[in-house]
Amino acid sequence: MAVLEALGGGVEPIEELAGGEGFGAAGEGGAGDGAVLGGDADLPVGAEAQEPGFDERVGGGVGGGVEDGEGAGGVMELLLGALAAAVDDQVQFPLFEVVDGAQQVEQLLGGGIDALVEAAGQLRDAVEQVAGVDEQHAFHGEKKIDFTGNSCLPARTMQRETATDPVYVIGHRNPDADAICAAIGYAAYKQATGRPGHVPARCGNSNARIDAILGRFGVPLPEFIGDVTPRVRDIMVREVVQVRPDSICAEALELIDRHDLRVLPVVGEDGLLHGTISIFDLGEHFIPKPREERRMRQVFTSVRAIIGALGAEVVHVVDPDRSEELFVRIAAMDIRSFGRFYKDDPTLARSSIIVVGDRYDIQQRSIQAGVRMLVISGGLPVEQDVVALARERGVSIIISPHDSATTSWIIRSAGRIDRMLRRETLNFGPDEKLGAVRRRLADSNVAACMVVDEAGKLLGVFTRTDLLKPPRTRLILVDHNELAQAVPGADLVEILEIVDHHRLGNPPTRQPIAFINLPVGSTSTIVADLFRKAGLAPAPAVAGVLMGGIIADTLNLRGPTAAELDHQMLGWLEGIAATPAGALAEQIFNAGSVIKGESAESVIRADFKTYTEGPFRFSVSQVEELGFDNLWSRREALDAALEAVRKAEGLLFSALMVTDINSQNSLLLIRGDEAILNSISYPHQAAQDVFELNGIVSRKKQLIPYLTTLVRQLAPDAVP
Ligand SMILES: [Mn+2]
Repeated sequence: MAVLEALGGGVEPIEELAGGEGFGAAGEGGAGDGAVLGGDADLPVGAEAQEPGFDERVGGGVGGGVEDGEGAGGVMELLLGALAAAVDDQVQFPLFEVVDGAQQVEQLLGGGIDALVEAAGQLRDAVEQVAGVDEQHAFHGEKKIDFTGNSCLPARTMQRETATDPVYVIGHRNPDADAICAAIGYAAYKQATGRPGHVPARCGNSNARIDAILGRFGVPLPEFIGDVTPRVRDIMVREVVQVRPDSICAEALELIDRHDLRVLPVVGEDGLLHGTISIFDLGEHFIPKPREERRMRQVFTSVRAIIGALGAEVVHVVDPDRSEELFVRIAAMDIRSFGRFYKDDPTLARSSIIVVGDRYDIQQRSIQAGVRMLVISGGLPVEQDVVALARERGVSIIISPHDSATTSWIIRSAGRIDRMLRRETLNFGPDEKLGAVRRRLADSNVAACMVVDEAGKLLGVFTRTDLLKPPRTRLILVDHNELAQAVPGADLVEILEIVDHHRLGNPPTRQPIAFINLPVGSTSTIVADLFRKAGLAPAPAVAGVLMGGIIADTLNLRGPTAAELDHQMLGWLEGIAATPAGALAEQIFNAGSVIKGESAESVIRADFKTYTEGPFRFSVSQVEELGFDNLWSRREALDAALEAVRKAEGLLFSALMVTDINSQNSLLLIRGDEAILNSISYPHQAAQDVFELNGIVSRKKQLIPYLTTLVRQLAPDAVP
């Protein structure tokens, strides 16, 4: 009776049919054979699939899929995402900020976020068991690619448990020697104290001083990281289960079933994304729609695909690889009824597939009518004269091992998916920032997002759930604590620790973090002190690198920021590295000599500042050197460059202040207005034509006020 109800308005044809062969007659083994051939009264083919295996697979899959998509599944995904956030104590963002549609979840649970989190907690226990099972699958190459719905969580659980993403120890942008050396030293300290997986990194280019230090101790330059903003490529799944546009439904269903997915990308041989096919799209194809009978019989495929799907025996085939629109019909009625079918629509025959048992009259009549293919069901034999007639008329004949109803189901599952795939997909580039992705996804309910390159090739996929994972990048900041100085995107990832010696300019953090900040001359000093306090000695190369950081930042302890601890640490490291600080300092600062390494104009332009005093403009450049040897050897070229700059810029005069880090004295080269040059009261080395600025190291505080006074005296009326 339930069958009758399902068949609904088909009362009339059922009666007609009952007069013929009889509804549900055992002849070909199933209610499905009750379908009437011909006219509007046809039953949808496959309404009553018989074989339990196929029935369960398709029917069950479709049913579950529909439910998933429209209710429980979406919420489940949110719940699982919430779970990931709630159970992970390293979560970076407030739950409600990220869970799209949290209100929907609340309504469903009848509670607030607390209820959600509690539910998520309960879910976790269940999931952990599943995860155990899935891990086994993973080792056998199954469940490897889980990117939608429920199947996503076990995979993520695994990922977090076996996380191998390193923690980057990174200095400030445009790193100086201390930023690089402290990063190397602190990563080594973590390793030495039993916490591997810390990788030194840099956010900018090296320079001559850094190269000199690392070269001397044979330590490689840290990895360059220019931006840590979380992007699509950080969360996407790269190995994607996919189907070809010319794949058939059966293949797609098989993959969906085996991998427990909801959506499959449809990708051409060239890697281009054509669209997606989901369990819902396939459901559309298979769920009976009595009002659209024609559609329910329709299948776009090739004879060869049908043979493959059925596992059919080939008797005679014509043009098996042609893809065409076909209509499946089960011929179960009396020969007189069958005849009417041609009269009504003779052109239909050419696109008809007739499924029939060992009914000689129907077989013959079908071939005479010129149907596309005759499918003999139930593995039954076929008469030789029927085969001969089929050859003569160019009609294909195959023998299906299944009963008629199952055969018609399977034929429909041989339909090519390019006729039912969804072409409008939500695509993202691999470099899109996750913040923008979240905004784009806010108005969408797609099950999976596609990641494509500029040519439209599929690179990966991700789901909403993937967006809820905590950011994978984790940082330890050294030699800075202000985000403005940090690698771009640092505010969007997890900062685990800060080791620094600068003023505090960091924003509040969401969790307590290790923060070491001391008013000493270099961060390398703090790192060395950590080693010493832990009762550990760094490796000689690391000790040498830390010495380099201290020397560079404190001008070999002569700078005004050098503290007692810097002295202690440099001395301690000297012994470990077996390297005298003086010799290392000489190498570092000589390597850092702008005068030695750059063109004369570059020396002037390296740290070039112009000043305006009334109608006059002048310039003062400054370079730091270790001794004045390099200056003496290039003085004439520098003079010429100063003069060229003065003319090009239309300046009253142009000066270069060369400061010796060792002696804390400077020399001044100056070209321009004679009156100014003559009024300078500092000692003039006539032979070299330079002025000696003994005890002067600060351009801003010492030299500029003096020069400004001279300019005012030159033209008191012109300067206010
Ligand atoms: Mn520093």
